[in-house]
Amino acid sequence: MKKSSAITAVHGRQVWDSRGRPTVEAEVRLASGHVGRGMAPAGASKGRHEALELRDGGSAFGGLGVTQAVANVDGAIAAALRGADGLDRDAVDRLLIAADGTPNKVRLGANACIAVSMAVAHAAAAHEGVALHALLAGERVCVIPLPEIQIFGGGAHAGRRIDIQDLMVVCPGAASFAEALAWTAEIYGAAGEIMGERGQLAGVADEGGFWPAFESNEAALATLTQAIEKAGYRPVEQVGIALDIAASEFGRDGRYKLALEGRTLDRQDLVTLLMDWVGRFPILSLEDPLGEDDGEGFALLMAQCGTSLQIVGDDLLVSDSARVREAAVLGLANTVLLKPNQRGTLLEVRQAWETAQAAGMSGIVSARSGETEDVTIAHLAVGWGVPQLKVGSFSRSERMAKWNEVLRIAEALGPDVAFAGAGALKQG
Ligand code: 2PG
Ligand code: MG
Repeated sequence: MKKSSAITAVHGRQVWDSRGRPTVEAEVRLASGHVGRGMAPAGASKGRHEALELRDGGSAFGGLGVTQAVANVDGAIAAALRGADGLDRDAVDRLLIAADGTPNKVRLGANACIAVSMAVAHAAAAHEGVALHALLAGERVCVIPLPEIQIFGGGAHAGRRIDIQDLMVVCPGAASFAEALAWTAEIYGAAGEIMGERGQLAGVADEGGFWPAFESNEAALATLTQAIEKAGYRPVEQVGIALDIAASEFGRDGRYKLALEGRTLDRQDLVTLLMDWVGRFPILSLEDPLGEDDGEGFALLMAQCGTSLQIVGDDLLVSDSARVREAAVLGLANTVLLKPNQRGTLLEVRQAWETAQAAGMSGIVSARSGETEDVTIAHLAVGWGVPQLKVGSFSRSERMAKWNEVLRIAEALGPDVAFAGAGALKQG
């Protein structure tokens, strides 16, 4: 007899993301009638080693159509998954991996696969009558992650107006997730006021951070520090800065071209510049400080500050277990960024996190610059026990939906739920 949790239908449809571009939504139905849904996000500053986002090419929507990816959900993926037990999520993800058959989801598309993988997880949670974070956590005690929230956008998310991509705040001094959001709201407001007073207010970048109308990268850092102080918080102790340098976007073979400053640096110069910033601004975390293939540069930086500063690998690690293992052995980073669509299944991304944890690294579940109203990542962070969450800024509903979902999760877990807080940040 067919199990009530057997997958009976998998359906794909094209929907639209936060940049007004096509993306894949998948719906998975179980024999019990429970349905789960997942939507694929999309990056702008993508790592070369990420799984492939399948796009149609051609002239429509700048080549970004997802007709083929949607057809793969309805076709090859539905055929591979029909009849499988939706509660055995790892087995379903293995079926997805096998149906694609390539290391980087080149055949079916990581966008098609991740939408389905997330939809299966939601269908399973619905079938079990529990919230997704609870299903993922199982016996593990849930902890609410420390949020990393963007105040200024830059790099590929802001027409390369400044070189640094994400200027974010983290609130190690906050006692709860709700308090960290409240502090960030004040800082975001203060940053807007400062920009307004200077006549530099020019809308927002892709993730909702203020448009970076600055004359230098340093001016952006100084303004962010000023906004923290204007809002009444003590830098470092209460609120620190987290940067995503996204250096793969302007560096290759250990040479880095800072467009805004009109100079080219070698890896040693860039490390020196970053260390100078760390000394002068309340910086607690650096993501992709060097390019994705500049292991030498990462090792150089880690040797200098890997015990006092969080060094995060995004393009470097692409949520890939093997790359995380190698980076841990070589001492290239101490924290992994986890983006589900970089691999295409929740199983593979969770394995990357498990590898990182075993190596003593910290982790950050992250959204993409192209997002949707899908809030799955809020549940992944809590359910997998990943202590940090990066979602973009403090405006635009595709971002706020995730922050608000964590508030609901925290409330559901009760007043005694632990908050990862300052301990989440890797500093040694
Ligand atoms: C990143 C993300 C989010 P994108 O680099 O960490 O800021 O950007 O989704 O464009 O890769
Ligand atoms: Mg990044």
